[in-house]
Amino acid sequence: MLKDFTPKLSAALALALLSACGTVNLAGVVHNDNHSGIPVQDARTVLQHVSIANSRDVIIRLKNPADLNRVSALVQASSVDQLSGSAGIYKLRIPDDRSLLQSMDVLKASGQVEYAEPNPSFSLPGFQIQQTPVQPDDPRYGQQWNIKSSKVDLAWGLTTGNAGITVAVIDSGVDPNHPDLVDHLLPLEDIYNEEKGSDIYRNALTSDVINFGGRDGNGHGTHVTGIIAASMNNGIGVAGVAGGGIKILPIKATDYAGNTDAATLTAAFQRAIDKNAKVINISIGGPASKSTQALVDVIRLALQRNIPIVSATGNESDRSHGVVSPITVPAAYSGVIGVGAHTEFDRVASYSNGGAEIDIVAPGGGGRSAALREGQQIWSTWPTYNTFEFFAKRVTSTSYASTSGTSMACPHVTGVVALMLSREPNLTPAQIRSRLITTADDIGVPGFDEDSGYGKLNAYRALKWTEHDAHD
Ligand SMILES: [Ca+2]
Ligand SMILES: [Ca+2]
Repeated sequence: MLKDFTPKLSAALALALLSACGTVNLAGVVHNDNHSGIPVQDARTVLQHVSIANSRDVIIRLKNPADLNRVSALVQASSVDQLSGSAGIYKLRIPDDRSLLQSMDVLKASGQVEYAEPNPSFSLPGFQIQQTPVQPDDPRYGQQWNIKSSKVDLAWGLTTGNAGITVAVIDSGVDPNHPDLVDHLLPLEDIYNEEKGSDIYRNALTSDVINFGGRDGNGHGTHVTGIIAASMNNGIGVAGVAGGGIKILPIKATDYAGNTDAATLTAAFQRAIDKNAKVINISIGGPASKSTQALVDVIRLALQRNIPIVSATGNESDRSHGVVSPITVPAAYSGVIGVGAHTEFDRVASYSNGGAEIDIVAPGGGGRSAALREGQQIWSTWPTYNTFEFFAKRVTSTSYASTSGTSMACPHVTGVVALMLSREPNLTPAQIRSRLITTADDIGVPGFDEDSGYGKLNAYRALKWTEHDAHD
């Protein structure tokens, strides 16, 4: 983070560290008689530098140390630490359900404290180690421009994923025996079969009858799963964003043609909750006119259970002709992380839907617009057996395939969320969303825009960042 400091801020940090070492009276620095000349910041400014671990802390200086119990009771402090007995400085822990800013206001209004302030983070200067990209041995890694574009190769220097993190993928299923996935797969949950019956392809002309029950008859789900968790450094195929660890819970919710309904999706979300998923990827969407209360309710339940949900914004746009379609549901729902697609040239993909609900863009690849040169698609795993495409069009499966869409962008973000949770398992959905958008690299119109949201995914910054802006 130090490379982001301006020289002026570095000087401020050095002075503050000196003061902590006793060269300048610490109480003086934070008091009105300010020896350092550095103004004491207001609470909202300081809050931007508070780590999640410290986000419940308030530092107070009592006018009269005898008031400690009465003052801590004002904010129902769950713990009290004495920092300086002679100066009367204490650290109070504020319960999770109370606003930090309001608690500080209550303390100040009591007239019993000199001040009440947050607990910002400091770090040793000069210890910023330049991260070097991790280069896995997977033979197709050279084709994975998307990994480098999202700075996932830098993030891998911090973590490649923890096996304790389960990622639910609600999709067309997965190839349960794919050699580049099998190490990360939990048993497939066939919600489609439970709700709709068997997933059987029949071709009257050829008399082919193929049962895709318990596996992916389409290829979409296997591709999405590989982007998140294809095994890295195993000498075959591709490397997934969180391909060094994590577990995938494949939830089959569509038939071989990719069709499903709101009830099946509702049951799929509930299964993800019941199976203790830590994050849910849903690269499935429909127009807002298909939104149902049951889907809204079960998604709200997942968020309440601390499970972030990442969803694709949809591919109905044709930006080369000025057509931008609205964001599909569930990506458009409040609290769901809505992901659009960018190309290898860092432009929003022609097909990528936009609107006020978009949060971020990630690599979705090009190749869908005849009018635009949008560059390469996204390589990932594909079923090792023939999908319905073979029986319908004689397209043979090849174990790996490249394709493009917001469906491919979405699992990049999910993979990064899984990496974040591997390091910080207690992050809430709101904190994760906040972290992702705060650390995204702005593209297009400066600041938030309805085409790219807050910008393009930067996995390394999302993992390095230990500060957030969602305290209240
Ligand atoms: Ca591999
Ligand atoms: Ca922008």
